[in-house]
Amino acid sequence: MSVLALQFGQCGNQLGHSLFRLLEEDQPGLHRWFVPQGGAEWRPRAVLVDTETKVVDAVKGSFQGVGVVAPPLGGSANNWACGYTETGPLLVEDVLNCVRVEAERCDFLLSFLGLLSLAGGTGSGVGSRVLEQLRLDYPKKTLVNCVVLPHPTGEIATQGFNCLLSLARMYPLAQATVLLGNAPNRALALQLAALLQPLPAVSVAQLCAQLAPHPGLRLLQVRPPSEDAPHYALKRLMAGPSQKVVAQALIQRGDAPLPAALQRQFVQSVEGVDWVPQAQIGRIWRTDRGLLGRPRLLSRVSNSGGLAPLDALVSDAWGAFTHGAYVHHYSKFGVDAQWFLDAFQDVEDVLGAYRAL
Ligand SMILES: Nc1nc2c(ncn2[C@@H]2O[C@H](COP(=O)(O)OP(=O)(O)OP(=O)(O)O)[C@@H](O)[C@H]2O)c(=O)[nH]1
Ligand SMILES: [Mg+2]
Repeated sequence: MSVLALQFGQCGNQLGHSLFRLLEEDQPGLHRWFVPQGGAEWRPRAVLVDTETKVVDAVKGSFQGVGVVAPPLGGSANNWACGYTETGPLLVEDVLNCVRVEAERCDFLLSFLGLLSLAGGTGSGVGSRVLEQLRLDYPKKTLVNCVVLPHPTGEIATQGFNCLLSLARMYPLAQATVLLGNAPNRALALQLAALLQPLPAVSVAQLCAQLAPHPGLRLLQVRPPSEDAPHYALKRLMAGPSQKVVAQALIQRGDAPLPAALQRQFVQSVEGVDWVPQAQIGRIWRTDRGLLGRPRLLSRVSNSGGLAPLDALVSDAWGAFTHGAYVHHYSKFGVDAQWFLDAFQDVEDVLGAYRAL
């Protein structure tokens, strides 16, 4: 039950670096993420992709023996169109060759994990291009795409466009898209480990099938996990405005099971959509194993409304588009107004489906 991570751009590679460091500490999950090298040696099962060398050079000490595709092209200029139409096509074949080598090494390659930021040019544009080809080459494999959103204040003038164009392309390719707010990598890596480390009877494919049962509603949000005593942990994880939920799971790791009364409280507190049976809306998954030396950890993942950061990004992008700002940077790579209009339509369809829950 192996997972292959595809790390794109600065953010994807730095987040992947943090994630694999955590996973290495958590020995029992090694087979899912690492390739045995003989003796006590393991190496991450990953492919590192970038359009410049700086970031992969900085992390590659932890990725000895891993496929790296990072020619010195000088980056993708914070521009989805550059990544998708110019640098991406130069890289895609080499990346897919690395994927094939990894797939042949696995007894059973079950799933892919994408790691990238939606805001830059490489993660968003090269990521879109490569994941499209990956979907064609591996039509039946599960892809969980973990995407980091930019800070709302806006570090990159074109981040709204890059988010829009890349979401429109990548959303249909993945069984689940995990939206990550921009936070320190170690915190994000812990959220991902709490979600994706092995759970009895819940493979990565089952996790997606149970949490994202409808193709039009495949966005997942993860709360930072809590080590507190169950009552406080649950309170913290359930805090915030209540949202209509398509599916949601509480993941308990460790030796202290959540008392039955709290389990009931969780299941009953979920306001589910009426077309999914109540019993399938609030799930509780449990393993006796703690995580990363923590004796207990409770986390929550939900597929629900409450997508304000994405709404804001798309609305910023619409504002910039209607003023014609920066559009010429995209049209010079062949991405004209019609691409934008199609992307607005596709992303609005998804956001509209969540608003209508
Ligand atoms: N959480 C987190 N965010 C990061 C990291 N590095 C970059 N970012 C965010 O990612 C966005 C920029 O994307 P990058 O990953 O730097 O861009 P890229 O994919 O390398 O694309 P180009 O550099 O344009 O070729 C911004 O929102 C940054 O805040 C990181 O290590 N962790
Ligand atoms: Mg970069």
